Amino acid sequence: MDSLDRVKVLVLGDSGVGKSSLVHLLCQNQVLGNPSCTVGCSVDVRIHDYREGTPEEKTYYTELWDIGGSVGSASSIKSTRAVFYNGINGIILVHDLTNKKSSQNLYRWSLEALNRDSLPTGVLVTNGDYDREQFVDNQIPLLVIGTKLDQIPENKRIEVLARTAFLAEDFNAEEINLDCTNPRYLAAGSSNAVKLSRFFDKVIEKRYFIRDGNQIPGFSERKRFGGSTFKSYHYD
Ligand SMILES: Nc1nc2c(ncn2[C@@H]2O[C@H](COP(=O)(O)OP(=O)(O)OP(=O)(O)O)[C@@H](O)[C@H]2O)c(=O)[nH]1
Ligand SMILES: [Mg+2]
Repeated sequence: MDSLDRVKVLVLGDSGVGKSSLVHLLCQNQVLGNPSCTVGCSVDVRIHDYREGTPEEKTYYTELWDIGGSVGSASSIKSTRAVFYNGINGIILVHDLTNKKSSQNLYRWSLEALNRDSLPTGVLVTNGDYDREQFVDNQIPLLVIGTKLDQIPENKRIEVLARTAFLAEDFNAEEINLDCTNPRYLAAGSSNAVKLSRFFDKVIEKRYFIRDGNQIPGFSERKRFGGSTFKSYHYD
């Protein structure tokens, strides 16, 4: 394995929303054949070409940490999950567009992961109440992904997508809505692929090019080009 720089991105959301299906699509560019409930955590790697097409282009491993979403707030289960929350560089929040509760629970998931990272004591949020202020100082890039778009009837889509747009706004994040059983939604050059590429670029920038809110000397903003490759790598 070449020694490439890497970033750690958590994939969080309720059980059954499609996290493993999404990760498989992102890392293998294939539909996951037989999804089963993830126990603990599963890690897959997507190879991302940072600033593809520019002189700064460089390849990074983006590790996607797919956290099993099974029942959630018992403190023992939370503290088990907490071991995965160290050293996070980005978070993908996944909800099922056909399930409102899964959207609401994203506040809880994000607070759980973010507070664990910032509090060395390991104290986790328990009430799940949303407070916009809690995200104001957040330095970790977030991306909101809505799954099962295929299951929303055409005549309901505007209403459902208006609701999820607010969600992304609350998190100050980009959003992508898709069907994880159809690779076309992430086709190279599509707006979803560009958003995804921008998200991973941001994660890499925060990890490798920006310290304490300042750009590292010599790093300059340039025009971005979207797109990332779908090569994948597996640990033994
Ligand atoms: N129709 C449709 N089905 C989907 C989509 N995404 C996931 N599914 C299905 O939803 C079920 C659950 O998907 P998983 O990927 O296992 O969900 P998960 O979030 O990983 O669940 P846990 O591992 O229990 O946390 C599977 O049957 C998937 O095939 C989608 O976009 N559209
Ligand atoms: Mg899973």
